[in-house]
Amino acid sequence: MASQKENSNPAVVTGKSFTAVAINTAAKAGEWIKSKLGSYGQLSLKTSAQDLVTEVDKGSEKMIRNLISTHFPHHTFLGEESVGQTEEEKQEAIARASEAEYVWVVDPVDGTTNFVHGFPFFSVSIALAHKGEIIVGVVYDPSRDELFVAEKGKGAYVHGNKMKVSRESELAQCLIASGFPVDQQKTLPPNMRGLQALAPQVRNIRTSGSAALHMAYVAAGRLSGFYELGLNAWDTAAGAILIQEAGGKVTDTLGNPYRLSTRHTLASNGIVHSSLLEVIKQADAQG
Ligand code: 2AM
Ligand code: CA
Repeated sequence: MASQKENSNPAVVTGKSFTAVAINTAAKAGEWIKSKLGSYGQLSLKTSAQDLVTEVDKGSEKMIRNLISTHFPHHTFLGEESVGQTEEEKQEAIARASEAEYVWVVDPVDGTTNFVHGFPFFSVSIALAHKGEIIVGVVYDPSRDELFVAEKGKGAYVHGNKMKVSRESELAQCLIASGFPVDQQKTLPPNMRGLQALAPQVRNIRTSGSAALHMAYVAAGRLSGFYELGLNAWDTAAGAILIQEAGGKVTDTLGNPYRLSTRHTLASNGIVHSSLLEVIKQADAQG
């Protein structure tokens, strides 16, 4: 997965693989956001009191964009903080990005609410897609200094150790993660129906506030599955390839294969996927 071509532009650093750039960039941005814990500057509300953004989100995205464009100046960049605020603008940007030859899909801080409150469960999420297919994914958790990385066809790793999804085959053995979507009108109610239906059937549910990190934990076998409505590509793209390369399954809540345009996300170890789909369907919780 290398880009080894000589480049006549001296400003362009050549010879680094996509994955190496993704790893270095996520690690650098992660260290920087961690250094800003407790001093995030001005807190702004996006669409509601639940939808937060800080100067650190914006600064991290700028840092990531600059680092990536130094190596790959012709690649497209899709970052959470660089797209418009309305749903239409977001979906349009994601649809356009899906058609790009190479697009970097970036969440500079996934788990901003946690970051703001000093709850140490947030991450930097960076994925690279080639014509809509994700080929590299990195999720970095600076609080625990854990870097999760996957390359298409080459497996998924955390700190050099190969990851494998968990092996639970019964819902009663499963630890599942989810979230509370910020869209309280349209998306929160069906997600709550899903939680209500899942809770008595699974071992327990965690809603820890970073979709990317939850998905990395599914890849690492620490969670059996993940279900959340209303997400966007920057929350899920890196996590999706981590899970696939660790032997798990990622679909939308109807069971269709994961794509960059997928919003209602279901991920699992693969074994319990159809059981989870069924519970969500019966509860009218597909979104
Ligand atoms: P964020 O921290 O990058 O905003 C938690 O349930 C998940 O929901 C996080 O991954 C969080 O990402 C995401 N999230 C927060 N606000 C959102 C919004 N307005 N639309 C969709 N997802 C959102
Ligand atoms: Ca974010």
